[in-house]
Amino acid sequence: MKENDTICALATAPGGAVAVIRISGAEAVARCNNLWRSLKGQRLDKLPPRYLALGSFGNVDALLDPSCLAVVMPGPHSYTGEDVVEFHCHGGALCARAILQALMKSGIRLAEPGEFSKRAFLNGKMDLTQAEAVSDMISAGSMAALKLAGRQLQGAIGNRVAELETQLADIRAEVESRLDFPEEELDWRTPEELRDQLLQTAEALDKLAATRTEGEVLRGGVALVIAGPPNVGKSSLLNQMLGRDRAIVSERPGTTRDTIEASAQICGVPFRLVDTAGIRASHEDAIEVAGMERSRASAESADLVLWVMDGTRPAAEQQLPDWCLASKQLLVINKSDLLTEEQKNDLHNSLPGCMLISARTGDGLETLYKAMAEAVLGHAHNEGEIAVAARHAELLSHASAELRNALPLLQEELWELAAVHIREALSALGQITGKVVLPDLLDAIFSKFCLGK
Ligand SMILES: Nc1nc2c(ncn2[C@@H]2O[C@H](COP(=O)(O)OP(=O)(O)O)[C@@H](O)[C@H]2O)c(=O)[nH]1
Ligand SMILES: [Mg+2]
Repeated sequence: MKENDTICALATAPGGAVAVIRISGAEAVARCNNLWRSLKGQRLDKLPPRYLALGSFGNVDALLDPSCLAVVMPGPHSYTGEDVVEFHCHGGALCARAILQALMKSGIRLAEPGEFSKRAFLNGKMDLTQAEAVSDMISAGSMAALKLAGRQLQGAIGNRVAELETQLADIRAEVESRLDFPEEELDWRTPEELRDQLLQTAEALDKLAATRTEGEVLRGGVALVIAGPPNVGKSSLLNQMLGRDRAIVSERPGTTRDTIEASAQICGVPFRLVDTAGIRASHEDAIEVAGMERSRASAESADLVLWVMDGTRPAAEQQLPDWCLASKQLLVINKSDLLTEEQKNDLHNSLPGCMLISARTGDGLETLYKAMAEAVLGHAHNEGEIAVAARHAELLSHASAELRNALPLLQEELWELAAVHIREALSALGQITGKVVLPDLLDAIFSKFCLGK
């Protein structure tokens, strides 16, 4: 892909009421100039910058849209940093497509996915973490994920990494100056002081890398499987979580035969909920057996399993199967509305850590929801925090490992060797923000974007 030709793309989803077509590049205005004119007869090059004007797209032979808004945003004060033109035309299937074709005919190339954002990054309008946040904003599946992406878009991760980079660059400068001026007694820190500071930086990097779990949970959602014996209220619990009757509930055991999937946000965490067929030992029905096999496969690949039991039935016959022990689970006892206080106490004593709920009355659900969010996030969820993505976490851990390699070398005053590791750590941090760009990295990131972004 050429980096500086003029590109165009439909920026809105096809079929809406209004379509936005975006053009970026040095020739954006020149190549569109004859295609649009305002109601007053002005061409694009005569429009004041950032002024939305009504006009028409096309000419007498082919008037593609008689009421099409246009705006010119000259670089560098535009999304891409280049000259940008936008047309807001009628939506639907054909109008925007015809306009795009006219633009291509006048020599504008159709953009590749993420190409606008890639140009914004290359032109210094945003760092790489911010560009990634643009994509996260669009794919956010929950309010928490949206807020996370918003903070990242404002530079939360980039700024934190830049702070650590500055700390590290300062240490590197001192280590390198000992190489350059070994004889001079400058105002240097002792090797121990340098070592402590490097260790502190490594610890800060690890701490930031550890927010990856939260980042992955919020960006990707958590697979939660509701499993247990038949008729304990699994489908009722799913319906409670969704606030609607998604799964069929019946007093007949074996009603749910296949897995049922739905999404819900619980305590700000996006969950992909899976209701499963009940698991019991004795069964003849082939469909039920197949359903149980699916339940097991789902539970095995889940991030979290809720093993549901019926509080009115003996616990011994509703035990968690061995294969379920390997996954992360919460023990849930349902139908608390049918239990006396004494029975509830007995259950708490015999099954410590179990959660008593009633899928019928909603009793205990708030506590269960908090426990679910905590089980996947590892700690109480704090929306003020930043949470890195897997790509960032890997580079942060790599940087931290390099610094830890440098620690003994500093102690032994092997400055040259220590400097190699510190430089490598700095390079890893630079790859997070995009200061350092390795081949293929940009394509790997931006090709996942949607068209027009
Ligand atoms: N009293 C009471 N009955 C419940 C509760 N949850 C489910 N049930 C009933 O238990 C039966 C089985 O429920 P269902 O959700 O289909 O169980 P599943 O087979 O585990 O999916 C139905 O008759 C439900 O109305 C509860 O919390 N309290
Ligand atoms: Mg069911």
